[in-house]
Amino acid sequence: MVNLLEALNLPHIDEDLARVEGALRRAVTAEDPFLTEVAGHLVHAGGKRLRPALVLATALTAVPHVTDDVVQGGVSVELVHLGSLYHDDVMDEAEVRRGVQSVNARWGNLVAILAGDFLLARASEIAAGLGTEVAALLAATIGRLCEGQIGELQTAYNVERTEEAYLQAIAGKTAMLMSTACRVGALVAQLPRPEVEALTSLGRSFGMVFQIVDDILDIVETEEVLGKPSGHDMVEGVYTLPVIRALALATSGGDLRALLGRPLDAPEREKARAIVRASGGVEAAAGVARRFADEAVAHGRGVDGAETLGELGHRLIDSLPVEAS
Ligand code: GRG
Repeated sequence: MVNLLEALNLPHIDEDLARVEGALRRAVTAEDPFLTEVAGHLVHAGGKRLRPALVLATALTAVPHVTDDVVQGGVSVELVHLGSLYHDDVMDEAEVRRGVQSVNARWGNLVAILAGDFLLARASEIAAGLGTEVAALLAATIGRLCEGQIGELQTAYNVERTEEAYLQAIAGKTAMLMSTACRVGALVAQLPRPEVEALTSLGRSFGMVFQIVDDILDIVETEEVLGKPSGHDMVEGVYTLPVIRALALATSGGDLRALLGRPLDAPEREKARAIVRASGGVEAAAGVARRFADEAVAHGRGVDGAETLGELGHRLIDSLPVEAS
C-alpha cells in the first residue's frame, strides 16, 4: 500500500508532524494518571496521522510555514478520529487496534467509552480555541460520524443494502472527517472562501476513495498484509461496495446471497471472499473509487498548490492489486 504521507510530498513533513505529535500527547494528558494512560494508549500505539497531514497539506497551499494554530487544527481532527476508534472498537468488540490490544479489550467497555468521550471533549476544547467556525465544524463532524455509523448498523446483514445507502454511510463515517481535516487547514490558514470550499470537497472525494479502497482490501488482501483478518466486514454483516456489486450480478449474486445474511464461520468467509473476487465486483468498486478520485483532482485544480493533494486518491487506487473497470 502506498505511503500517503510521502505521496503528499510536503517539504518539512517530519518536523511538522513531530510538532503535532508533541501537542497531541499534551492534549491527552489528564489530571488522573489512569485516564492519562488510557487516553494515550492509541496515541502511543501509532497510526498514520493522515488526517493531521491533510490539515498541514491544505494549510501549506496558503502559508509558507505551519503555524501553531495549524498544528492545533491537526490535533483536534486526530482526537476526533481517536475518539471514534475507541467507540468503534467497543461496538465491534475489537481485540486489536493499531497493532496493540484495543482499549476495550484491555480495560473494558466502560473505560473505553469514557476515555473516548474525554478525547472528543479535548478535541472540542482545542477547536474552540481556533474560532467559532472550526468549533461548530468539529461538532457537526462528530454528528455526521455518528449518522454514518448508525446507517451502517441499520443495514447490517441486509443483502438488499443499496449502493446509495453504502455511499451515504461512508460519506458520514469516513469522508466527513477527511473533508473536515482539509477544511480546518484551509480555514486556519485563512484561504479565500472559494478555495476553502474546493478543499473541503477535495477532502470529501478523497475520503470516499479511502474508504472504498479500504473495503476492497478487506476482500482482496491477506491477513498478513492487512494486519487483521481479511473478510472481516462480511463476517460482521457489513456489505461493502464490492459485495453489493457482486450480489447484483447474475453469475455470482445467487451463490453469495445464499451465504450472506447471517454470521459466517471461517470456511464460509473464504468462500464468500472467493465469490466476490471472481465476480468482477472488486474491479467495479475500484471504478467507482476512480470516479471519486477524478472528482478530487478537479477540486484540486481550483486551488494553487493543491495539485499533489488532488492526486492522492489516484495514488491510492494505483497501489491496489486490481484494475478498475
Ligand atoms: C463519537 C466521533 C464519534 C463517533 C461515533 C463509532 C463511530 C461513531 C464512528 C466510527 C467511524 C469509523 C471507525 C470509521 C472508520 C474510519 C477509518 C477509515 C479508520 C481507519 O483510518 P486510518 O487507516 O487509521 O487512517 P490510523 O490508525 O492509521 O489512523
